[in-house]
Amino acid sequence: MPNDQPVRYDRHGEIAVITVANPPVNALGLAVRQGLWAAMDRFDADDARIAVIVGEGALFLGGADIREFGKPPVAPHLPDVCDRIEAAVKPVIAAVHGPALGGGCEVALGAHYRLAVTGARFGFPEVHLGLIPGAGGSQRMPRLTGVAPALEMMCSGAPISAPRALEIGLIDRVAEGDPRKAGIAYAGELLAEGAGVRRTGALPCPTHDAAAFAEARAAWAKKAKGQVAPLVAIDAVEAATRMDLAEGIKEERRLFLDLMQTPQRAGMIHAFFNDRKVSKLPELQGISPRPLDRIGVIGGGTMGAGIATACLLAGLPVTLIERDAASADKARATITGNLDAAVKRGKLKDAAATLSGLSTATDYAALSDVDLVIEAVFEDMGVKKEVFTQLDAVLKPGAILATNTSYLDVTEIAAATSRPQDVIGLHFFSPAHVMKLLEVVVPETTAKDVTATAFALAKRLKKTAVKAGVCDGFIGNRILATYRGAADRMILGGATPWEIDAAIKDFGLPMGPFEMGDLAGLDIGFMTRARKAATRDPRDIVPIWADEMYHKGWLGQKTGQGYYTYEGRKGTPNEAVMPLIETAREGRPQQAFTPEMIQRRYMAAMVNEAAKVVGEGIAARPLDVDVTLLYGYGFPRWRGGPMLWADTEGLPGLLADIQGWAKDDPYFWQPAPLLEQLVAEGRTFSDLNEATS
Ligand code: 3H9
Repeated sequence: MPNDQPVRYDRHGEIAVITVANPPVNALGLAVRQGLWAAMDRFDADDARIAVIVGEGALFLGGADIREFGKPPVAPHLPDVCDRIEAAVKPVIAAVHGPALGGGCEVALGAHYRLAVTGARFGFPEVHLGLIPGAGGSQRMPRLTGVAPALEMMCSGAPISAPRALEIGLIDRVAEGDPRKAGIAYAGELLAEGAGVRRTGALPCPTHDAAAFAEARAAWAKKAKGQVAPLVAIDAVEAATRMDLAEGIKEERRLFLDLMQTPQRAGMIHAFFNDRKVSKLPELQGISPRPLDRIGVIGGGTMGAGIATACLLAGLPVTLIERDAASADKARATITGNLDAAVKRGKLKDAAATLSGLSTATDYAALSDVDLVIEAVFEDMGVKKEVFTQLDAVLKPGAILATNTSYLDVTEIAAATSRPQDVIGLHFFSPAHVMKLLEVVVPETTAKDVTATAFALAKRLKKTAVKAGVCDGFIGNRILATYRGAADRMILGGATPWEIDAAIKDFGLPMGPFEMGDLAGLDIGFMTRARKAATRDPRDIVPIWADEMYHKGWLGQKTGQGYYTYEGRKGTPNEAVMPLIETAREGRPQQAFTPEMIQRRYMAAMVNEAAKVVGEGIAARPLDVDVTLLYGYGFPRWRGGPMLWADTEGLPGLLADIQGWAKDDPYFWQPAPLLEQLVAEGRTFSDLNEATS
């Protein structure tokens, strides 16, 4: 086979080496499947006595080619390729380095012997795509390892290390160094021993333990609430305990193809590609980020300490500024607590070593050598401007000045400095060392390499960055304010807070808006309403019952009473709220709301505001909204995001509903011009993503 083919066949004496070279991740697309098939034909036909399959580049095989999903499958199908490898009459070794994922792991299972070099990982991430292994993995793995490890890997999607794979019997040995060399050495040993083929499929069915499967179903129904694939993975593994390999593979294929048709599969694959597209902004192509060796953080409250923790966890030294020594000590204690918790969660080995990257100071002069400063002080324009004026005076030329504001005008903050081109918004979500989302708020005045540096920082912090324009609330909080508004309007129209929370949780969000309010503290909503009071449109409504709750000191979890009353963290509906709501409802028409009606209005409000956010250029593309809601607001990944939900529901129907509700409440339900335009043109948000990515 010529060298430019995605699968190469060469000989090392009596050993055939089959190399998959399909950058960037050696995905098993059609050309690779055809290449592997042809390589096995050639191996059967020539005088090589043993074959080694390796991957070229950074990894063994990244799995099936996800870009082919949703299109009609073309032969040779991956399960047949794995069967073909297993059926070889001479032994085949898989020599794995880096990740062997999904179909990649299944190719290794089709081989007769498996070797992994240090650093290799084995995983079945299909559940993250709304799928299960579909090329024999669910049938072969339990035959090698027993049921429990197979269930764990296939339901969680989490990869395991080479030593762990050896321990559970998934592989035969761990070696050091280059996989090709290690594979050839292993092949030489096997030849010397006279080892023959060893087909995993010929091993007996693992023992069926009904109780273990029942337990797994109960556990995964809870852990992966709302998701179909983990439960189907359990069905597939159970089939391995009842059927021979051929029958089991047929059953697995049937389950896999059924899942391929589900909206959950479409949603999760939409999310997979969006994760990668969101940081690829056309205007940043070819722009190099500035160096990032030392970070400054202003303010050591919950947010500032969380940001400092995130930087330290990424190996970035931090200088944290507080107003006095006692506050600096308190910030250090918070960060120490965060790091200790990371050790407990298994995310960090050495808290003390990580903490050694932290220095605290009370004088801004300590920031003279930092490359980027993130301000996390009180949300007040005057206070922020004062901080930025001081930063402007001490920071070295080229240093980046970032604000963690969640709604203030970053352009105005930038104008308080002599270097607006170096100022940007970095909106972290609390807890900042845990939450994945980072909104990068970019005023018109910001230099491109400053934006590129913000994205580079996000990558180092292992966060997903979304670019946002300047407006009150940016992308996420602006949309949140609107769907919260829809919830308040439904309360005035006859729904209870608990009906709304239950319907939203049924939809797949981890919490409803009122539970969320209780958790965050109902004083936050009160402050926001107070802030907006001066500019509020007279046609807008005010949730006066919520103001009453604030005045009564019902602030949610922290006071033990809000929309729920709390014993610890467990809440039960606080019926005492109802009389306050009844008063607010007086004179308004009342109706019953079904969960479906609640979900539709809530989602329609979210999508309509999101369409305004995209139409105004605050979000670059619909996909930026989807990513924001997924990583910052608990939107279920298996739904892909609100914009994909809207496309799936149908934009014309959604617009018609919004226009219908606008008859009673024209102020709130003003259709987004972009939504009207897409409906008029017969297009979708996904079409817009395609056109703008
Ligand atoms: C499966 O195998 C089903 C079978 O059981 C049954 C079949 C019948 N296909 O993430 P990166 C692209 S399901 C196509 O930035 P990294 C990705 O979009 C599959 N494309 O690299 C990106 O493209 P672009 C089970 C893929 O080094 C580029 O490659 N496997 C695939 O940070 C680089 O990706 C999985 O779910 C793919 N499978 O991480 C594995 N994978 O440059 C999914 C990646 O245009 N992949 N691309 O933006 C991963 O987890 C990571 O990509 C990996 C590398 C760890 C491999």
